[in-house]
This record gives sequence, C-alpha cells and structure tokens, in this order.
Amino acid sequence: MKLIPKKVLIVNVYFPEMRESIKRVNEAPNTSAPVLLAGFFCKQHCEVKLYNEVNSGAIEIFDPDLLSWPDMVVLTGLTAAFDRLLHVTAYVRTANPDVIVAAGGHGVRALPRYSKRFFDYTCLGDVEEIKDVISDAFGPEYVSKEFIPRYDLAYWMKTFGYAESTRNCNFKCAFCSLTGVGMKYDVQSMEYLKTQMDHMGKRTIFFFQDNQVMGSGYDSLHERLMEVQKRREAGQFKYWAGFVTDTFFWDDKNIKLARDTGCMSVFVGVESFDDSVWLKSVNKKQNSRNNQVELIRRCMDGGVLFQYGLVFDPCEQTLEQMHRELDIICKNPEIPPPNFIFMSIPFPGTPFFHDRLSKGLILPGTRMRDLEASTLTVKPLDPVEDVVDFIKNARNFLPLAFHETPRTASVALSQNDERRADLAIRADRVCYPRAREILKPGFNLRQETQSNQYQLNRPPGSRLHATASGRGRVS
Ligand code: B12
Ligand code: SF4
Repeated sequence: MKLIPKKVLIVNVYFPEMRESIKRVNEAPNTSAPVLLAGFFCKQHCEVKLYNEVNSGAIEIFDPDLLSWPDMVVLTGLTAAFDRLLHVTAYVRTANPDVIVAAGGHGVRALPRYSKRFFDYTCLGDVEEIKDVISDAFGPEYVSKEFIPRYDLAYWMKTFGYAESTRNCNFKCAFCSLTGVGMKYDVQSMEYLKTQMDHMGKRTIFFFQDNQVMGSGYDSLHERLMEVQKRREAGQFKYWAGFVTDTFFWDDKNIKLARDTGCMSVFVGVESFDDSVWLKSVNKKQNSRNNQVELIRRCMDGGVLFQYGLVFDPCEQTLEQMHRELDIICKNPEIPPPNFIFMSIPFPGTPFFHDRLSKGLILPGTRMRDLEASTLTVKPLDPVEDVVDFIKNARNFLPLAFHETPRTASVALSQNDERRADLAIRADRVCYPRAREILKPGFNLRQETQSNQYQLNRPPGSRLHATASGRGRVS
C-alpha cells in the first residue's frame, strides 16, 4: 500500500529577553534538539522542515506561510519560552485545525501537568520519545529505520557542530532546572555520538552540547575525546569546545587531554568567586573546594581558554556584595571577564523555587517568560530600582582591567601558537590597548570593522605552519 507523505515542521521556540522579535543570527551555543528529533522521521515518507526562532525570530512574523504547511508540528524550547509553545500551537491550529502538535523540552518539563491541556502529545522524555509519537499519530512506517540526525536542515549551524554525548547532570545545584526535573546523569553510547558526528560533516568546532562533558570520569572523557581527535586528524574538525564544572580542573590530566585533543575553550559555571556561603547554600560546594583563580590559572596555562558565567542571587546577596564580586574580577589580572552575568532563576520544581516561594520572595506577577536570568523575579535585599539598574549595567559589564586575554595571547605566542593568540585576542574585543603592550615585536592588531573585534596580524614575511596537533606555528 502506498503511504501518504506527511509534512513535519520542527520548531525551536524562543522568547528573547528584550521581548522583541529579533533574529540572533550568530547565537552560540545553539539548540540541537530539532536536528535530533528530525532524525527519527522516515525520510522517504516525511518531508521535514526545521525552524529555529533564536536565529530566525518569531515564526508568525518572519515566516507566517509555514504555519499552515505541516501535518505535524513538533515543538521544543527553554522554560522561558513556554508562552511561545502556546503561541505557536495556537497559530498552527488556527491555520490548520487538523494539525497534530507534539511538544517537549525544558518548557514542558517545567510544567508537565499543565502542558497536557495544550498539546496532542506532551513529551517528558528524551528525543527518542518522538518515535512513539510518530508511530501513534502516523503509523510505524513513518518512523525511520535508522536514526539520521538532520544536520543538513540545521541552517543555524555553521562553524559549530553540536552534539550531545551525555544527558542531564550529576550535580544538584539548588537553582538549576535540571535538579528540578531530577533526571539521571547519563553518558550516551559511543554509537550515538558517532552517528551525530558522522552526519554533521566538516565543522571548524565540534561542540559538546552537554551540561558537563566529563561524563563518568577520565576514561569516559578520554574515549569521547579520542573520537574527536581521530576526526581532527582526518580533517573533519579543527577544535572542540564544551561545558565543564570545576571538578574538571581538579586533575591536570584532564586539562592536558583537552589541550592535546584540540580543545579551544571550556565554559564553566563559576557563579561566584567570593561567596562560598552562598555556593554552599545552593548545593554548589564543588565550586568552593579549590580556589577558583588557581583553577583558572591551571586552565589558561594549560593552553585552554576559560569562559564562564556568574550568578547573583539578589534575595541573599546585597548590591555591595555584587559590586565586590566585580571588583575582584577587575582587580585580579588572572581572572578573565565573565561571558555572562545572570540573576538566579526560580525555576519551578527546584529547591531554590520552593525555598523562595515559602519565604514569599518570588515577585508578584512573575511569568514563565521572565525566567531568563535578565529579569528580576525574586524580592531583593536592596531597593528593586537599584537592583534593576545593576542588572541592566551588568549586561554591559566591561571590566576595567583586561588582563586575561593578553595573558593568554602572551603565553600562546611564547609557545609559537599564533592561532590561539589570535583567538585569545578575538575573545575579548576590548583588550586592544593591553594586548598591544605585550605582543611580540612585529605582531600587530587589526580592527575588524564589522564586528569591532581585533585580529592578530602576522609579522610580514612570516609563514603559518600547521603542526600535527592542528595548531598554527609562525616562522
Ligand atoms: C544552546 C543553549 C542555549 C541557547 C539556545 C537554547 C534554545 N533551545 O533555544 C541560548 C544561548 C539562547 C540559551 C539561553 C539561555 N539558557 Co541555555 N542552554 C543551551 C545548552 C548549552 C544546550 C541546549 C541543547 O541544545 N542541548 C542538547 C539538546 C539535545 O538537549 P535539550 O534541548 O536539553 O533536550 C533534551 C530533552 O529536553 C528532550 N527534548 C527537548 N525537546 C524535545 C521535544 C520533544 C518532542 C521530545 C520528545 C524531547 C525533547 O530531548 C533532549 C535529550 O535528548 C543548555 C545546556 C545543555 N547542555 O543542554 C543550556 C540550558 C538549556 N540553558 C539554560 C539557561 C539557564 C539559559 C538562560 C536562562 C540563561 C543562561 N543562564 O544561560 C538563557 C535563556 C534565554 C531566554 N531568553 O530564554 C539551562 C536551563 C534553562 C531552562 N530550563 O530553560 C541549561 C540546561 C543550562 C544549565 N545547565 O543550566 N541557551
Ligand atoms: S553543575 Fe551546572 S548543570 Fe549541573 S546541576 Fe549545577 S548548574 Fe545544573
């Protein structure tokens, strides 16, 4: 019997914190769930399209015709995008009352019972659950016999190739939505990882889309990094990057392994340099076991860029404390500027949420869409206006002492690693004056007009050699 072809639209919904329908065309990291979900639909019987609102903006504004196209819509999105799940569902149902809507991901996991009112399929499991949905809605013939992640449809992935190699997290920080959901930390099979790598093709940077890449220990990390290394040697990837926790730096062996396999940078949730009491209160004790500055030094000296975020909790920390934290960063030449400064979020279901709720500290009128870390959602110790002012300014926080990137650049240059030096300088667009001071004679910086970033220029006549490890070498 000939099967009727089905049209499937998979949307990563998104609610930008500035509450405007903008396109964040260069956002990184970025979602990979749509690519994996698409991989379970039989290519022969299903035409699949992906739409990512992070890059492409609100679908009803930028591609309204798409709303009436599908037979099935699969939605995924962050907790703060919960409203968008509802909006898009309403739009597609208005355009086509027969459309089937399946939704999953962080938003749905945050409100599992409430979600059931709105979607035909409320999925609380991982991406594989979509197989049951396809089977139930269309029939088992529409499920792909083989899992083929659809990187070919992921128009937002260019330089980066995102893949998940573990799921959830083995820590239980009180403010983290993963703690609220409570699913087990799980290292995925090598087969699953390899399938994703096989289908993503050539990428400059392979990105471990894990909450922390460490896995169940050194052996697990080693196995996965050796796969990356093998593919680097074959020319598929140049570098890799990913998320780690402080525990990663406890053993220099991990840093060395990372460096030797082409790690470009790791992203760490530092949260605070100063407040070990708060870290303990939110069950993030792993971040106060060692001196975090010492860990940064190890990472940078090991040749890996250190990127991190801070979290402030305005109902436990005063503005004075927050400023002190920023002062620590500005005054210490070994601490790089943070990539993000966030306010703690009362994600439903977390110990943090229940604590703040029982103390009456969640601000009235807080909506799901406010749970994006740039909106004040808890009652602060200081006046609300002052804290809001701080949040606004913190978004543009430019540390007064830009020591870190020149330092990395300097270390990199002393190791003849021009690429890493270049990267270090590009990582911080405001470090130019200091970078210039430490550069070797003959090197200079050129400003890229578009991005306002600086790029390292080689001395005239020098040549860039590729080494076996993929690093650059100037002579
Ligand atoms: C890429 C990313 C982003 C991107 C894009 C996210 C997006 N989806 O639009 C950007 C940079 C925009 C972003 C922003 C933020 N993020 Co973010 N982000 C990530 C990151 C690094 C990767 C997400 C990912 O693709 N993972 C891999 C995919 C495969 O997994 P997944 O999406 O989690 O989906 C799994 C399940 O949920 C399920 N699933 C998902 N969808 C569906 C659908 C169906 C139908 C089914 C069956 C299953 C299913 O299957 C997957 C497992 O196989 C994660 C950390 C992580 N490692 O996951 C943090 C993470 C999701 N972000 C987080 C946070 C806190 C934020 C911010 C609030 C600020 C911050 N502190 O970073 C902002 C919010 C901004 C806003 N306005 O909403 C938290 C959780 C947030 C939440 N609960 O909403 C995470 C988990 C990081 C952490 N450990 O704290 N983020
Ligand atoms: S270490 Fe990170 S991902 Fe893990 S529970 Fe803590 S905040 Fe969440």
